[in-house]
Amino acid sequence: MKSRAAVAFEPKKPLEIVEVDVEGPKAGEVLLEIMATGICHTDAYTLDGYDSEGIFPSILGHEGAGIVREVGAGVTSLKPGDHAIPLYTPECRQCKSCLSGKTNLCTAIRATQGRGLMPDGTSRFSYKGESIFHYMGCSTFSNFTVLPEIAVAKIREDAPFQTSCYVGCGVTTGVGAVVNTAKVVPGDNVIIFGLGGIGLNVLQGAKMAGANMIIGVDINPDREEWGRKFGMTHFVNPKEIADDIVAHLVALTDGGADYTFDCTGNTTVMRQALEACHRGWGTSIIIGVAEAGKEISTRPFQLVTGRNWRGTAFGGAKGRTDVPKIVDWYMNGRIQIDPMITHVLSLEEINKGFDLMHAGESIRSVVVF
Ligand code: NAD
Ligand code: AHE
Ligand code: ZN
Repeated sequence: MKSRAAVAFEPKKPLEIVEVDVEGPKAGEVLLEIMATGICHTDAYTLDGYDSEGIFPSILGHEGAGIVREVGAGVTSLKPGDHAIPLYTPECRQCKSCLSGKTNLCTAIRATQGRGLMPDGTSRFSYKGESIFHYMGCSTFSNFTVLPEIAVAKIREDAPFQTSCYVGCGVTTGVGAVVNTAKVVPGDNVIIFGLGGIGLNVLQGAKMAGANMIIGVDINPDREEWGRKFGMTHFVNPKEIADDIVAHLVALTDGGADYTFDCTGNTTVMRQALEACHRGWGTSIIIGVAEAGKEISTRPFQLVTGRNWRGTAFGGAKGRTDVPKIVDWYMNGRIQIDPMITHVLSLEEINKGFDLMHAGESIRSVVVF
């Protein structure tokens, strides 16, 4: 079949809107009509050539929502007409990682997914006879996409696509980092570095968990107002701090935070986030994705004296189990999504969404098909 798609033919070039060919679902696969997709900073990072797994030409996008249109042989958990969210972190419930109960990082299809292919080692997308790679197993910048059954979460049908697509990455990553990874408890002090599409969701997660001080740190002064909307108690703009940012935050929190979160992808900020943790027990969670080749460092003494350095992908959420619940939280008013969708664009306007992100003018842009 044909599908309108925004294709990344080359790194650092705008996406091109073309009609691609999509092969139907094979055994164990599902054809999904994407109704809406968010644009996450990770899409921009890959398009800009910073992803060590970046591969071109590809169809980016990993924050979608849509309707199952066709299922391949052997698919039992989904049927045509089901509303669904694609999962870049699948949940097979059979691999060592899924069975461990210790992680959400299912390994069933990770190897082929990282090479831009379906589990059988081939692509379902082509353009003018040339194969186009999948991206993060999702490729939501195509109106129609194919996913393995284990990488699709069925969601309730009254959830609007335009907002629930954000659960496909940003909401789950941010809120999940707080409740699944950090496990913030009432009274904890929290510092969030980077108040964008992910950081604001960490913020609303921290508020929901009953955190005491919720400190937002961002170099964009406009983010103060955004943070206040979601329960931030203090804002720090590093550009306006005369002394060292770590010393400033440690003083503000009487010795450091219980939990800090990096939502910038900047390795210098990651170090600041670790060192702004409380001596003896503070934990810093890395959410931001750093450019290929970048490394983190700190004095080992920071760890010897009890600070913990951790990371999280997709907020530690097990997609098929947790995503429908997070959609319920949204629909029941426990978490907010609507105010963070700052721009709704057509597919033809998708490059504007990347420009708005780079200019710091959007929280989330969503493309509707
Ligand atoms: P975004 O562009 O919406 O937000 C980034 C924010 O960080 C902006 O507000 C920006 O002003 C701020 N910032 C940039 N440099 C800073 C600095 N030096 N100090 C303080 N603030 C700074 O991006 P996003 O969509 O929120 O994504 C944030 C990061 O999270 C990206 O690296 C993205 O790739 C990553 N991410 C990771 C996961 C995961 O599962 N681990 C999931 C989604 C996104
Ligand atoms: N491909 C990159 C790493 C990118 C990365 O870490 N992605 C996160 C999700 S970001 C969503 O916006 C992730 O899920 N990581 C776990 C995984 O298995 O990819 C690289 O460095 O190679
Ligand atoms: Zn993302």
